[in-house]
Formats: sequence, C-alpha cells, structure tokens
Amino acid sequence: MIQTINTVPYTDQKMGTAGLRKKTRTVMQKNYLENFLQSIFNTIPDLDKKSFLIGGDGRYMNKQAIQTIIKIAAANGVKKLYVGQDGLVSTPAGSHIILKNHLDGGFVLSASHNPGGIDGDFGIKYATSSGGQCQPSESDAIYKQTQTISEYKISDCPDFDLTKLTVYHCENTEIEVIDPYIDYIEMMKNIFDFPKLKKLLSSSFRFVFDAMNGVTGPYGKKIFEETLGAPVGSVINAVPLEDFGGLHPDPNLIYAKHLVDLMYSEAAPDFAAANDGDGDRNMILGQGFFVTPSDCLAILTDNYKLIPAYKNGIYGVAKSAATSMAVKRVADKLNLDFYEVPTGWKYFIHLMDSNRITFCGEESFGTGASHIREKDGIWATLFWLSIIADTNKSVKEIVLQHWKKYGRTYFLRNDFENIPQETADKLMADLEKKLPTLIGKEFNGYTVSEAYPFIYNDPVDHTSTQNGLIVHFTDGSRIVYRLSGTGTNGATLRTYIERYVTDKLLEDPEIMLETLSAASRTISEITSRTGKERPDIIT
Ligand code: VG1
Ligand code: CO
Repeated sequence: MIQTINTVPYTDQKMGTAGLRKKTRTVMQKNYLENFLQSIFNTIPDLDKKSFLIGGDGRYMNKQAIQTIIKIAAANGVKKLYVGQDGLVSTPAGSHIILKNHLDGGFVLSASHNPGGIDGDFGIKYATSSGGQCQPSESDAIYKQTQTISEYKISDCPDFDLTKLTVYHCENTEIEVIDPYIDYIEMMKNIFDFPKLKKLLSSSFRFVFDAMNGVTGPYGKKIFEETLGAPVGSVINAVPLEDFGGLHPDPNLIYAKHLVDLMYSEAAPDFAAANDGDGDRNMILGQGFFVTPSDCLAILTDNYKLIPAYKNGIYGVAKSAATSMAVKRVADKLNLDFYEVPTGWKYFIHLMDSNRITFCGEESFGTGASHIREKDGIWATLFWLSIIADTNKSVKEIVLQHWKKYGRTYFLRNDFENIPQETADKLMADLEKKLPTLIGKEFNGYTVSEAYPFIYNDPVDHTSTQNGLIVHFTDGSRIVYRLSGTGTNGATLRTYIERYVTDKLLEDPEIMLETLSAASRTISEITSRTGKERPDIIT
C-alpha cells in the first residue's frame, strides 16, 4: 500500500561538489532522507518508464537507506530498481552499470572519503542517465523542491533481503539484486592487457592494494588476487566496514599513514595503491616514493600508448583548474587538446560525451577516463601496474624520467578547516574584488602577472563565479583559492600552490613551496581573518 505522509522542508539539502553530504545524525532526522528522495523524484517525469541503480560504499546507515529508497521509488511508480548485492556498489562500477544497462540514473550512498559511522558523515551521489552525477541545473531544480516539499509517498512493502541475487516486487516496481562486480571486471579486462598484468602480479613483484575498509575491498580481491594472481593478502583492509574500522577512508599521506609508513620502511613492497571509501580516488606509492595526483594524470597521459584500449590514439585531456599544469605540458608535447574545468567530476562529463577528452583528473587523488563518467581508483591502479609491467621500472624511476623530460611541478594543497561560513564567504568576496589590484605586485619574491576568478561556460548552464580565484606569477607559479563543497564542519578554504622547475627535481615540496605558501596567506589575509597561522591539513 502507498502512503502519503505530510512533511515540512529542510532547507539545507543543496548538493555540493559531489552530491548531498551531511553528518550522519543530520540525515537520521525524521523525514530528512525521505524529503530529499521525494524531491528528486518530483523532478523526473514518466517514472513508470524509468530504471535506477541503488548501492553504496557499505557505510553506516547504508542498508536502511537502501530500503527507504526502494519504498519511496516504488510508491512513486518507478519501473525498475537494480540493487547491488549486500547493498554494495563502488562509484565507478555504478557509473558503468548505469551506462551499460541504459538506466535513467542511480543513487550511490556514500560520503566518499569522509569518515563513516553515527558520528561520521553520510552522503548521496545522485547520478543521471549520463552515468555521472547530476548537472548544476538539475541539482538546482531538486534543491527548489526540497525547499517547498509538503508530502512524500512511501510504500509499506517489507524490507528485502539483499544478500541473494534474485528479483522482488514492491507495488509495481521490479527490484533486481545484481552482482556489482562482474561487469566492472569485464570492462577492466577490455581496457588493459590482463595476461601481461597477471604475469607481473604472479611473479616476485610485491604489491599491496589498500581498500581502507571501503567498497573496493571485494573488487580488489576479485581483480588483483583472484583474476590477476597476486598473493592472497595483497589486498588489505579488504572488508567494507560501517565505520571503515575507524579509518578516515581518504587515500592521502595523512589518512593512509599506515600505508605510507610501510612504503618508506625496509619492508616496503614494490608498489602500493590505496582507494577511498567509494572507490573513485586513488593514491599511488612506490618504495620510498609518493606520486602526486597531478603528476599521476600527466604520467598516465604520457604513457597512453601502452594500454590496449588507448594505443590507437586518445582524444584530449582535461583537469580541474586547481590541479597542477603538469598534464598540460604532456598535452602540448603530444599534440592533444587540453581543457580546464571547475572542481567536481561532473564538469568532465560533457567533454567526454562530446568526444573531446579521454583522460581527466583532479589534484584530489582523482584520475579517470571516458570508459565511465566518474573517476576510477582501480583503473588508475591497473594503469600504473601496466606501465610497470611494460617498462620494468620502479615507480620512482618512472616519475623521475618524467620530470627529466618535462620538468617538475611542485604542488601542495593547504586546507584551512572549520572556518565560520560568513568569515570564509567574506574572505573570498573581498579577495575577488582585490584581484585586479594584485597585478604587478611582489610577494616574497613572486610577482603577480595575472589574477582572475575562474569562469567556465561549457555548456552554458555551468557558468559560475564560485569556481575559485586564480593568481599567476611571472615565473609560472600559481595559487588557486576556493571553498570546499564537500565538508561538513563549517567552511574549508583550500589553497592550491604550484611551482614549476626544470632543475632541483628531488627537493622537499614543503621547502620548495614555503615562501609561495606564505605569500598565499598574505594575499588572502587568512591569518588576520581567522587566526590560523598554518593550514590544518597539507596534502
Ligand atoms: C573535493 C575535491 C574534489 C572532488 C570532490 C569529490 O571537493 O576537492 O576535487 O571532486 O571532493 O570527491 P571539495 O569541494 O571539498 O574541494 V569524492 O572522492 O567525493 O567523489
Ligand atoms: Co570518493
């Protein structure tokens, strides 16, 4: 039976850089999830002809939320739902399932790399038939609904057992529990040379894949151990846990410290990769060596010919504005088209759909390609393994060779967290006004050559001045300022600092960027406005 429940709106359900992301306890409030879901369905016509995917990264409240989505979708007359077995699906595999089956969209329940648990975060990435997250015009329409919603529809059908691969019915909706792994693995086999990778992983090559207790555990086991022959135990933190075992499932030098420590120790294996909670981010490490995500994109692009799916040529490449210019140097050399977009993977979708790019990436540990419409942590890992299998070089040798050829872009992201929203908004507004006056001025020896807000117009509905402020210096260095759209504690100011050199290839990035980082603080007046002398997190 379908029930119509009266409700009152929540006014904070605006989607950010990657869907709706909130404290778990916020989402647990009465009708919070229901309102958001009904608001989405209110914007979609002809639901009786529409099919959606549901799954998540296994975090706290996933299972319950899936049952709620099923009941609300059924009450709204949705034709069919595909649900990942055990409620699991990684963000990249979800994108593939939507595209392969021509679904009308999907709900990936994840706050990505944010911690889980009742005191952690919860999130919903709402994807459309594009296979990627909805566009700003679509999230605006949904947000409007959330502000005026007065009722939602829900079925009283029972909870379904999602451990079995079977078909259920709720109202007129068919619910099929699907294997969330098989199609994704098949796609990877079609991109990479699996026999060659198998030779590497079943040799004496020592490999670790850290799933950080997120959803890529089972994917990693199936691909690296069962299919490619890596020794059992190569995939660590491989069981998706509701609280990620207390880990902050963000693959970077700070939150994956256990892995970094291993890679800088005597016992270091040859190669390690980590993925975030929902499997779209990656971190690549060699023995005593860390690859920055900006370099990762540049190096993968430079090596595209080694991969069967790309050997006959690729379209162009794109990066978010905040990402370093390293990939641009490769694009120039290889004569590939190059694009720069705002932060957030949704901005790459249009470039992929129009065959303008094949590879893209963000400095926030995201690399991917047009096989799907999300970034893809396992894809990046397989790509690195392919380069190693082909060249027989270590990670460090591969990166060093790249720097010798192209120069090195030192890059750091400084995050100032938990700033009162008003303070952060005022800082950015004042800085934007001040940009023209910076030109020609010198800060710690760096002279500003250009300063402007990043504006993106492709397609036109992406236009926004909220995409960051960019300051260029005469030596090619850059600073980008922007506010995070995924945080759940006040505002986070991110400053992205980069400096390009062709000598001094093996220095410490913090030392190489020290004076430029200090200049970034002077320009933004961060210390006088927030009292923060130093960033809270440097990645
Ligand atoms: C951050 C990153 C951005 C990334 C987004 C989603 O957003 O900076 O590059 O696309 O997270 O990543 P923000 O607005 O906080 O800077 V994930 O792994 O959630 O999908
Ligand atoms: Co993620």
